[in-house]
Amino acid sequence: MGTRLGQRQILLRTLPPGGPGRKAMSSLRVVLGDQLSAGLSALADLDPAHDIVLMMEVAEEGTYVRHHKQKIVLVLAAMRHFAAELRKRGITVDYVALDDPANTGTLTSEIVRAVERHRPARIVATEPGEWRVLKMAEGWQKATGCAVELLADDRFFASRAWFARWAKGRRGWRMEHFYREMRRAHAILMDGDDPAGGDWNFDADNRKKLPATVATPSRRRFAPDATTRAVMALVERRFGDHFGTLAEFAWPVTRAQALQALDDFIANALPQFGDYQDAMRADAPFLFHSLIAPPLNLGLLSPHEICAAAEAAYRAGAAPLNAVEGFVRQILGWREYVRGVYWTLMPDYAASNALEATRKLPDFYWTGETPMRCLAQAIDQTKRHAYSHHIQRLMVTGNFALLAGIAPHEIERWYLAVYADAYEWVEMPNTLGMAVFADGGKMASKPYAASGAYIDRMSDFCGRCAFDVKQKTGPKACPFNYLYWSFLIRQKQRLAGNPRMAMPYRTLAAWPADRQAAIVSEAEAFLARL
Ligand code: FAD
Ligand code: DLZ
Repeated sequence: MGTRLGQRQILLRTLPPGGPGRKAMSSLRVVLGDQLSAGLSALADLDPAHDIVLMMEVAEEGTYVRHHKQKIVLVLAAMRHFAAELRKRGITVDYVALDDPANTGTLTSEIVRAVERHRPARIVATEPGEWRVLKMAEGWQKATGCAVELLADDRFFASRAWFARWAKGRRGWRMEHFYREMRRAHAILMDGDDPAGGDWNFDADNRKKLPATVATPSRRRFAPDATTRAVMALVERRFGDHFGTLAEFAWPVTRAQALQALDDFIANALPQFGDYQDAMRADAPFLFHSLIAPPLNLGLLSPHEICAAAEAAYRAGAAPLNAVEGFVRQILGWREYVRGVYWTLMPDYAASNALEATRKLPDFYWTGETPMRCLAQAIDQTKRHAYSHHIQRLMVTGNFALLAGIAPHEIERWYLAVYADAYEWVEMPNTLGMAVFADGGKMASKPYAASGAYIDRMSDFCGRCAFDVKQKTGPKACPFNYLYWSFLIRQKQRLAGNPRMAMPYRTLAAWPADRQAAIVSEAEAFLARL
């Protein structure tokens, strides 16, 4: 399973062109902004006497989508701290800063400049996490005339090849099947051959509404140090008109901080993570969630150590099984699964639009100005923290995009832009596959469509909303209500045959045609006003 340290899988190797002026066996080792792991394959056999690590801050990576300002600060601040740590270990780092006057603004053009500066015998890199950047890396040999060795990214439980083998020949892919194999293969939460506690899945225990009397824990956050503050000023100067604010930036930017964040989660939030995993509360953006995706996706933590820490808490009696299994399922299951889906189905996956949705993304996704309180809350938290938790992403902003028929590419680019943890390999399948069902069911067995009743059940948003969640039609009715039924009517041909959608379609079948038509026209009128 996966590629192990010491047996690195080489994905691409080209012959060194040789030629005068090249130092014997010196390697230029590229570390990208989301590859900040000491054990990175590109750094594995680094020779500090001859090799140089290249890190590049480039405008293109901040603007190919207009990332939230906090995301750019997080990546650049973490890169600067990582470079400092490498230097402390005696490694030479050639670090190209964003405001270096000679900076040409793209990864490839900076690699070309670096090869001219150092004349290495070869470039060594770990495969990028994103299709777009992988295609760039595959062009580096041609662009530089220098040999390129592209190594597998072994910071995951499942290698791309392993997932492809698992997926091949299966009629339908389901996360649950994948997850069970991962539990077995990695002996995580297993008692011999059986799952700990006798069950693979404790989801039924994990859907509680959060009572007003239950307090949420205060969380370990990190005040920006001088390095991060300098990056914040730089980002305000260069990307000042991007979405979001920096005032509350408090993400971990070093491995030491990321470990403190993990310890804090395990001790203070994990025990109730399961119970309230799906809950939403207006004044509590983080609830019992781990906040671990931003440092994890940068490489400051490994999924292996996170799962081990959670399992250790269970074995020590410090956290119940429904919480620990629910958390491990997210990391060992969903995170690995969506990566496999991404790499197996790209590049065609990006153009998925099974429901033929074409509506433009409403402006309120950027401004937060909407009378729908659940959406306004989720977007406001996103602006302030570059974060909202999974149920807000899936059942509020995602559900609205699904029901309103927003073009998948528009909503997909929004998710990629606005979250501190957003990288295409994880964001795209979650958006196209899970939130808006644009892949027609490759990733999830049914659309996560819901009316206002779901949001009301799981949150305290509806009480003070301008709309009334109990009303199904009329000017005060919650738009999620008529949008939900109108969506089912619109998509009947595609969805009515899905056994998991049988219940709502049975309800709909009992409605007279004029009632259905009235709902559709009310939804259309609302959407036209957006
Ligand atoms: P927790 O709720 O504490 O979960 C623990 C960890 O499990 C997360 O840190 C993450 O690493 C992993 N995880 C949980 N759910 C998923 C999932 N569905 N897919 C992959 N990993 C998961 N996650 C990202 O890391 N980057 C993204 O760009 C991203 N985009 C998303 C877009 C949409 C439309 C949706 C519905 C989900 C998206 N997710 C994404 C998944 C999930 O919402 C975030 O991982 C989670 O909210 C991050 O917060 P947390 O660290 O507090 O997570
Ligand atoms: C997200 C990001 C940003 C904002 N800036 C940089 C950068 O300046 N230099 C860099 O190496 N990486 C950056 N990144 C991360 C890349 O976009 C990321 O490596 C690709 O998306 C591949 O996952």
